[in-house]
Amino acid sequence: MPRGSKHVNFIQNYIDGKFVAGQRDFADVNPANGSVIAQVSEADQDLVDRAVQSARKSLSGEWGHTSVRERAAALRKVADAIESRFDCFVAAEVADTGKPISLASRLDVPRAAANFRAFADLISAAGIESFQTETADGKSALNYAIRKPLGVVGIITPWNLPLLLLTWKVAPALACGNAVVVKPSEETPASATLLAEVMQTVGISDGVYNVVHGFGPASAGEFLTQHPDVNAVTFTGESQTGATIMKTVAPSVKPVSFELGGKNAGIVFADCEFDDAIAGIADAVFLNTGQVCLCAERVYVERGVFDRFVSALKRKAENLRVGSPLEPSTEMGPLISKQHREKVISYYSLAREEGANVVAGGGIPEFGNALDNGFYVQPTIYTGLAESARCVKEEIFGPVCHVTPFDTEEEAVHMANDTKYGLAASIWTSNLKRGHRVAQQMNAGITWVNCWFLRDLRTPFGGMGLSGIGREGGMHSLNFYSELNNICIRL
Ligand code: NAD
Ligand code: 6OD
Repeated sequence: MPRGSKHVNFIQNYIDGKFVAGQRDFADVNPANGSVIAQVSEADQDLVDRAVQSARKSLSGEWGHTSVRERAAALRKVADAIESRFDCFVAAEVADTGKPISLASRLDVPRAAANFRAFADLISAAGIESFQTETADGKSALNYAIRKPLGVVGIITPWNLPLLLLTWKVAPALACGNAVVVKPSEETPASATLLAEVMQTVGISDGVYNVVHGFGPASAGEFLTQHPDVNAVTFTGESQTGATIMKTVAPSVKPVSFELGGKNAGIVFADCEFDDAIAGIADAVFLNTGQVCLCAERVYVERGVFDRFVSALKRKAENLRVGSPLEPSTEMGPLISKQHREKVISYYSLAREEGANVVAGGGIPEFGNALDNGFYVQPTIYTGLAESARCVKEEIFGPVCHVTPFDTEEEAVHMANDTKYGLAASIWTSNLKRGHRVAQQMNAGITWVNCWFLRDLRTPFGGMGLSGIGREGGMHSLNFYSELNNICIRL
C-alpha cells in the first residue's frame, strides 16, 4: 500500500512538536478482520535520537520552568481534550485492538482522562518529607527533601490497554516535570499518536511529549532503552522483555519501573455470594479477551461448590457474545494478532495433551463472514490438570482458565502462591475475617476481595517476582518519576 494512499492512514512519529516520517513503514492490522488500517512510520536510531534530544531541550526551555500549578492545569486540559475527542480515541483503540466498543468506551478512554486528572490532583496536594534532627551538641538540624524531575523518561507500553497504560505513565511523568519519549506497541500505534495531536492542541511545549514508533529489538524500543540521554525507563509488557531491557539499561544504571506478566489466581470459597463470584470470575477470565495482566488464569474453588461453579462459569463462557467489536452488544472481540492467536491455540492443544478436561471452548469460532479473517478464539475453561502442568504455570494471555478444587484454606493459599509471578489475586468469600486472613497471605502486589480490577489510582500498583519491579500509583508514581534532593540545614 503506497504511502499517503487514500485508502489507508499514515501514522507518523511525533518529535519536537512535529509529525515526522522515517525511512521504513510497517502495517497496522485490524485484528477483527485482518485488514490493514494504517501504515506506520518506523523510527530509526536517528529519529529516536532526535526525539530524546528534543525532550532534553524542552527541559531547559519553558517546560523546565513551569510551576506545579501550571503543570496540573496543563494535565487537566489534556484530560478535557481527550474527552472532547472521545469518539475518535474509542475508534482508534477499537480498530487497533479489536476490543468491543462498549469496553473501550467504559474503560480505556475514560481511564486515560482520569489518569491525567488523578496526577494533576496528586502533584497539587503532594507535600515534602521533613525531619527535625537533634544533634549531639544539643542543637538541631532541619532536613527536607525536594522533588526534582528525573529528566527524559523513556516509556514503553504493550498493546492490551494501549491508551490506559500509556497515560498511566505519561501523566505522572509530566506531573513531576519530566519530558517523555514514548514507544507504543507496534500492534497499537494509533492512540499514542492521537494523544500527540491533543498535546499539540492544548499547547504542551514542543519536545515534552514525543512518540517513536517501531518494534523492540534492533528497532525503536531498543534504541530508546539504550540511549545514553534517557534518564529512566518505565516499561509494561512481558517479563522476558523486562529482563532484556534490564540488561540494556544496566551499563548506565538507569532507574526502571517494570509492570510485567502474571498468572493470577482467583480463590472461591463455598460461603461466597455465588452470583457475584461467578460474575466477577467471568470478568476476570474473559475481559478484553483475557488480555489483561490482572486476569485470572487459575481459579481455585472449594470442593462443596466446585461442580455448581464450573457449570455456571461454563454457561457464562458459552453465552458470551463474541463478534464484531463495532457491534454495541459484543462482549468479546478477537485476540490482538495472528501470531498471538497461534500462541494461545498452542496452549489449547497443550492443555489437551497434558490431559485437561475441556469444559468449554478450546478452539476457533466460525462466523461465516469477514470476521473469519480475524484472530478470534473461543472462551475456554479447563479442569483436571495437575498443578505442575505448563498450562497452569505459564501465562497464556487469552480468554482461558483452569479450575481446580480445594478442600482447605491452607491448600488454596499454597496453590495460589505456587507461581514465579506475583501480580494479582482475587478472593471470594462472605466471611470478612477469612477475606483479610487469606488476602494477607497472597504473594501478590494487588489482592481484591469480592471484586476484581476495582481501581483507586492513589493505591500502589505493581507485582512481585516475575511480575515486576517497583510500584506505580499515587505517591509511588510521584516517587518514581522524581529525584529527591534531601537538604540538611544546621540550625
Ligand atoms: P511485549 O513485552 O512483547 O512488548 C511490550 C513493549 O515492549 C512493546 O512496545 C514492544 O515493542 C517493546 N519491546 C519488545 N522488545 C523490546 C526490547 N528488546 N527493547 C525495548 N522494547 C521492547 O509485551 P506485549 O506482548 O505487548 O504485552 C503483553 C504482556 O504485557 C503480557 O505479558 C502482560 O501480562 C504484560 N502486561 C503487564 C501489565 C502490568 O501492569 N503488570 C499490564 C499490561 C500488560
Ligand atoms: O489499572 C491500572 O492502572 C493498570 N496499570 C492496569 C494494568 C492492566 C494490565 O493489563
